[in-house]
Amino acid sequence: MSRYRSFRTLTVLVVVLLGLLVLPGCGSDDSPTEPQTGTVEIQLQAESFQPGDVLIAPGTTVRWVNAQAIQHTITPDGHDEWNRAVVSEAGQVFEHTFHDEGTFPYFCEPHQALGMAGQIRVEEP
Ligand SMILES: [Cu+2]
Repeated sequence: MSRYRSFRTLTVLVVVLLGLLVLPGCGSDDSPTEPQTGTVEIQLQAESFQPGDVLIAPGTTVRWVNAQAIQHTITPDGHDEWNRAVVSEAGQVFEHTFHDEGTFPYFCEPHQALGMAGQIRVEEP
């Protein structure tokens, strides 16, 4: 009985320790701390950009990919880093390479009221 109990205690300890290791990693998926490089893909889902918050280094290309045959726009919000783009076919792509540092918010016109918006943050690593 006592062996069984200590095994259970050990199991609980292991689970708790694993949880502590995994938890800090969860947040980093949403807002990475190191700028991404190369080409970064954002999926245009039914009513959202996935991921919505992207951190990249200068020289990185962002590729927006329309996941379904739904019309969306990729409209700069208060800046002219790129020209407003419209995608309507499934798999349709819009790309832009960022050279200047800054924060570039954007939204989708048809789905703005549903919160379809995102931002590209460009920072030197
Ligand atoms: Cu949209």
